[in-house]
Amino acid sequence: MAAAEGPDSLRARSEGGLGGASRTPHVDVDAIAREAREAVAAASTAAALEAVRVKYLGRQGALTQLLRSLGTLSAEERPLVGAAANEAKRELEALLDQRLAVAQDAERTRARAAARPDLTLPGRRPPLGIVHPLKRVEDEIIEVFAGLGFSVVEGPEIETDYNNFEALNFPKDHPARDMQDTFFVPGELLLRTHTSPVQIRTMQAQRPPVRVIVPGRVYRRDIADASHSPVFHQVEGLAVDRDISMGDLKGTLELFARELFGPRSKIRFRPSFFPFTEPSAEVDVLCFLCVGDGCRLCKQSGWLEILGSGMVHPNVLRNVGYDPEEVTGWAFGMGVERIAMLRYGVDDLRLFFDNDLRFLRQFA
Ligand code: 2NM
Repeated sequence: MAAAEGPDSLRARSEGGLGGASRTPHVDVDAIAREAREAVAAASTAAALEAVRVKYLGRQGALTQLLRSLGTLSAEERPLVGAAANEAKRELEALLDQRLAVAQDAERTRARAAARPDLTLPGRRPPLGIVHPLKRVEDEIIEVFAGLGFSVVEGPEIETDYNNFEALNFPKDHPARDMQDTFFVPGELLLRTHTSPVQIRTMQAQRPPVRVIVPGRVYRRDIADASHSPVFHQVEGLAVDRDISMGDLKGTLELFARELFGPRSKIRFRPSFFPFTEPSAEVDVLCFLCVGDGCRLCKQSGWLEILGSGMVHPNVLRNVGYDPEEVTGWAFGMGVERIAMLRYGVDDLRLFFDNDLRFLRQFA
């Protein structure tokens, strides 16, 4: 009978179902084996192959069920169908093992390729910051004086009235000492209104000669506008020694102007007044844009005001324990924002504090 249905020995009939003795549905081992082979061929992933294994060899699988139901077959059929089913099972197991190994190998290769960096990709550029224009100008100022042998000194931003005003020869009723102009801090302290208290501290701490350059943040009770800010930056300088003269001051500031504003720079001194210097002078630099002709930057004057200066007042020298009969000194102070505005043609100081990248990137 089996021979009558085909030459293939895998072909056999068996009774399906559990104990369905009277009905005899045909179970074609060869057809199951062929279907299983095709399913294996169509499965390309380990997961798909496992699904095929479950479908045919799992507890509810077609071949498993068939082998389990051999007992319902006749004595003649049983060895034929049993042998064919076992052969099909072994064949399918071998086929699955082989294909699973291939699929797993391919999956491992794919995973390795995905994990391997692509060395042909262009590098990622980290966003690069720049030195803030105020710091850049401060650095340039300091560099000039460092080159002349000045030491860079810093000090506290919270100060005493003595260091900020009294030692600097400010009269008791000076308007700068007013609540209107100075930020006071509980405990008879204040936010320094200039960096000069650092010079006082320096002179108190050491004997002449003194040559210091003092950068720092200072505070004044101003409403912010294009040219004012309650917080701004200064660089001040101080030289004290025997026989220090106004001529030394002029020569030093002339060199400074050439370094900062170009070799053709000229400076001029205009008489002024500060409590801590006598005589005092405002210093202008010849406008580097129009070279004196008058332009928008210098407001048609041909000159740019860059700093205040003077010979240190004898009272200041006495206040720090120096003898004004023995030593003299000069000092100067400038606003970093003001110098930066002139240098870079910035017309509003607030741009330096807004941190708008469209502004800052122009200094890259
Ligand atoms: C300025 C202008 C003129 C100055 C004076 C002193 C000190 F401590 F020696 F007395 N330090 N800085 C000074 C002099 C500051 O700023 C416009």
